[in-house]
Amino acid sequence: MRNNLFTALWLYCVMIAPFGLLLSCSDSVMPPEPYGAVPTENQLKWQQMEYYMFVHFGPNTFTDMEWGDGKEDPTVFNPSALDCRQWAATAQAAGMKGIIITAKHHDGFCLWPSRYSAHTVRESGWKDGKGDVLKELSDACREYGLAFGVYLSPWDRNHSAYGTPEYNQVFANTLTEVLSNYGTVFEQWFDGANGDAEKGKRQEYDWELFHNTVYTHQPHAVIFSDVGPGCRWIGNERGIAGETNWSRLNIDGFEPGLGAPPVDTLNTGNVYGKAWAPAETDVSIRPGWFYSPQTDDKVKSVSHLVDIYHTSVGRNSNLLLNVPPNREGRIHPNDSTRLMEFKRAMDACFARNLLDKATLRTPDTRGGSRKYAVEHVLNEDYNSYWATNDSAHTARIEITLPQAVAFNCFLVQEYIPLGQRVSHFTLESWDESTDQWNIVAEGSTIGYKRILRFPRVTVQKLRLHILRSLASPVINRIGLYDAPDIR
Ligand code: FUL
Repeated sequence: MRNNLFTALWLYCVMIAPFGLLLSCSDSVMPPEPYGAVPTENQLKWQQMEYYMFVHFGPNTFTDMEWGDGKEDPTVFNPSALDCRQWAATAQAAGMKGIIITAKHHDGFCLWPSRYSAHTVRESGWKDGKGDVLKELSDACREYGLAFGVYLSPWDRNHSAYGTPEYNQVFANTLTEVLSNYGTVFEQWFDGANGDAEKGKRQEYDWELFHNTVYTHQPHAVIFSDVGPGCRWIGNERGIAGETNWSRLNIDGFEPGLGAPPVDTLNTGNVYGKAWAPAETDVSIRPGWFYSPQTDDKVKSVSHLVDIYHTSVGRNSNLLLNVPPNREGRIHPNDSTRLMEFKRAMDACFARNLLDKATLRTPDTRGGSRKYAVEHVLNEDYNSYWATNDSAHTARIEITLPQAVAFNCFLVQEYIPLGQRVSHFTLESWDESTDQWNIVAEGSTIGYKRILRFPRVTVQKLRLHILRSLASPVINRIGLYDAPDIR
């Protein structure tokens, strides 16, 4: 009798348990320890926004310039029908989660009536000098449920104090105005450009003062610059994050702009970086950052935007897509139409997770506990995940679909509150005729979100194979999709 019991137990443990059926109900299995740097709560919320709008607007909108020299007549700024609600409505309909506006670009022109500048909307005469674009936009964002963010260039080609130590305090005062008068700011975007440095007018920026000013007035804001600290530049303006993209970066000793690490480092992050500095990809829907009638017919195509989505959001980066309003102060119909077409294409791609009726099996479940069961990768709860034992640096999920289906897109997410871990994975399909797994697609890093695209295949059985991980894998979600071809 005892022998039989022993045999049954042995059979259960050796034959069945490895396939994930030994899932104890006990909650006593401890979660994995975080690996390396991890996001703050604000960085996690920021990452979950994924896609939001950049708005370049100012005197350059009216002068066909990309970099105004600060000597422009402020009266050139004269939008005939400014409508920030139209921007917000467009962003919301496009599926974006917020808007970041160039409150002050390199020309120094302030889109609000700053006390610390004589080059502002007040001097422009627009709305009799009583206009305030930041007020109108922040109100519109609130109305449309969008987050509001601000870009400010420390490089100022207008301000007389620029290039002197006094300028740093002027800039901090300017920041204070913007960050204390318009409600919550989700992201503070610092441009690292210092274009007059070569001409001997180099400003030593007091980044510590600037950062402290931000955190004093907006403790939840994520600070963007080439090197974070909240989020980092992706190293190009073409919309392409590295295929390998770590959210970790070594930032000590570096500065935004001239003192930043090489762009290829920004593009991929540092595998063992000490800071959590996730990537943001900024790119314009038109060839320039500012509106120009010359580019009305050069708005990026849907397939180009879809590619950009996949090389940014699909590669562990947020996407900050610039949509520059025109001289009326409205988003041009060519841009808004394209944004809606892009949204429809993305919705069609992610309409249905083909894994919704799949059976998942894994030999690798942490402590055999239900708390970390593989089924968690199919639910919507962000805080439930599949985890493996600490010793596992490889892992597999076998996926069986009710019948063979066609697909061309695979999505996978790591649970980043525990750090970024995976460095090599494949999606494989089972070939019954040869009795073997074939690689459908492969990737290096995953991070918050990774999406692989590949020529359409039709199979019933697949597996996610994690081949290398710096610490035991912790996977939050997987998805399989069939994206319609874009003509
Ligand atoms: C750059 C600027 O020089 C461009 O004009 C633009 O604002 C881009 C987003 O950042 O550094």
